[in-house]
Amino acid sequence: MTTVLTYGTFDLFHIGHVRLLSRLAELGDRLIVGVSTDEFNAGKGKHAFIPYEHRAEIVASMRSVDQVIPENNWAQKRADIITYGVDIFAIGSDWEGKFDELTDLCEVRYLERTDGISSTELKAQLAAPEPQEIERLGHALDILQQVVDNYRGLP
Ligand code: C2G
Repeated sequence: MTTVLTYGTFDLFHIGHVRLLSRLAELGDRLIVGVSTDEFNAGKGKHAFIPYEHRAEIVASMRSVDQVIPENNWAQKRADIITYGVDIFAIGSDWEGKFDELTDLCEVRYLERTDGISSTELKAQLAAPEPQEIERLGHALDILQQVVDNYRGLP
């Protein structure tokens, strides 16, 4: 029985998360996922759109995932590896080299990320005004400019 462990926020769950979890599951027989709590994220200066309870339920609903645990702090990884008898700690390549200090306890692997998708990008897109909204603003500005020009007696 090979046990694999990973951690993440998994906010605005997307195809990058799905593919990473599927590939992690292929590395062993049991996949445990530590999902970052809202308090832990606040400490990281991060705010997830989706609350912890929902993110944990979404990750737990994945066929590739056997168990979800809360990630409350950076330091818990060593204790979790021992507690759950972890053989492989693995995470996306954006963390390349960051968890090598765990190699005395288990194998550490970094898996290629899925390009072109991230929760941060999704948040930016969601926050961006719709094109027609910008159009409306531009139109309003034109009218305002006309009013000002009229006041200034400009043609
Ligand atoms: N990921 C990916 N492809 C993407 C986006 C994310 O493979 N396009 C992977 C990340 O590399 C990570 C996992 O999906 O392994 C979860 O990503 P995040 O939710 O962004 O998690 P993160 O903030 O990196 O939290 O203690 C470690 C932290 O909890 C990691």
